[in-house]
Amino acid sequence: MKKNVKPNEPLVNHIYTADPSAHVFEGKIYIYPSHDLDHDEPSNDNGDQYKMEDYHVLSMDDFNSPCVDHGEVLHVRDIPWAKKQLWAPDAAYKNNTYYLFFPARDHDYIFRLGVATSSNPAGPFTPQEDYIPGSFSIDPAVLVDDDQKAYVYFGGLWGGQLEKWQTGTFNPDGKEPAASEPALGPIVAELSEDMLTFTETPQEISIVDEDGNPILAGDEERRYFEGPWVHKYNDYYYLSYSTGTTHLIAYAMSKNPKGPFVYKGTILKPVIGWTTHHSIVQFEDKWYLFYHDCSMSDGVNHKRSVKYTELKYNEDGTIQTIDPYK
Ligand code: FUB
Repeated sequence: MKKNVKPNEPLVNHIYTADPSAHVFEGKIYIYPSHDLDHDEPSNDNGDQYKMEDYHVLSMDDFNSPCVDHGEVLHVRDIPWAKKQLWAPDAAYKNNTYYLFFPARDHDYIFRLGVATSSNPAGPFTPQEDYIPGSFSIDPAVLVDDDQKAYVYFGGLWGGQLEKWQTGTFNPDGKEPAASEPALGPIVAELSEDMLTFTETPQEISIVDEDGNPILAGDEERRYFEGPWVHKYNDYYYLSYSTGTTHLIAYAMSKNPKGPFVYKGTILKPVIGWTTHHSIVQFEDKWYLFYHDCSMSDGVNHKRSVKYTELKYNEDGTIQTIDPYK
């Protein structure tokens, strides 16, 4: 008999899962995580330890229900353009179709973004033959706006290669900006009606402080690192993201889906493990944060587990900071 999932406990414990993208589809909560492999090889700053080969889809009927693993829904061997490392995915619904967006290294070991489709939110998903033309880096997150325009947000530093694309083409020697220069922002591109291509050249999002000054690369408590997520609340777009080296989930707000976004604060304090990655979703009248940590593996960075907790807004629309262990 499967147990109901409690807040701040692993959604499943028979596999390692990470990078949860949660959505409400067909009245249920669907979670699209990465599937961490259980291996004991060494780690490095390039993220080679994150060797994921497939995706599983998880779902819960509601927050008083067990979590169901729908099994493998896509494997790297079935993606013609992809070589390895199926990192953080996201899903979207439009045109009576479910779309799974995902990053992987192509046959030149460059991270690109791909799309796979299904008629069922639980998959299986059929990949497109090639990656999205003009796509690069990692961590796609898709917002289908109220007017049905869809945007994909993406980008991650270090192993995610974002700093290697500053000239618009791949430069293997590309470096992060100096500490006193503006930090690199996440990238946004509007998606075509069929969700399979970009309608425009991807553009960098600016994250600024309350005075309108860009957040600087040396400001590691506030600058963008990876894992973007955009949701809407009371007519504001909220861009939340990982600060990487300082292990926070931070957020910024804008009236425009492409920014500029004004930095507002911390949503989630550091979790056990190096990476932190999240999503935010409304279910009925409450809001939830999905996140991961490495508690189930006693802190092994590439053996993570997906969890959830409630997220609360203040009257002025700011978000209350969550300590995952209190
Ligand atoms: O899971 C691999 C990478 O780790 C993700 O793409 C990043 O966001 C970080 O969580």
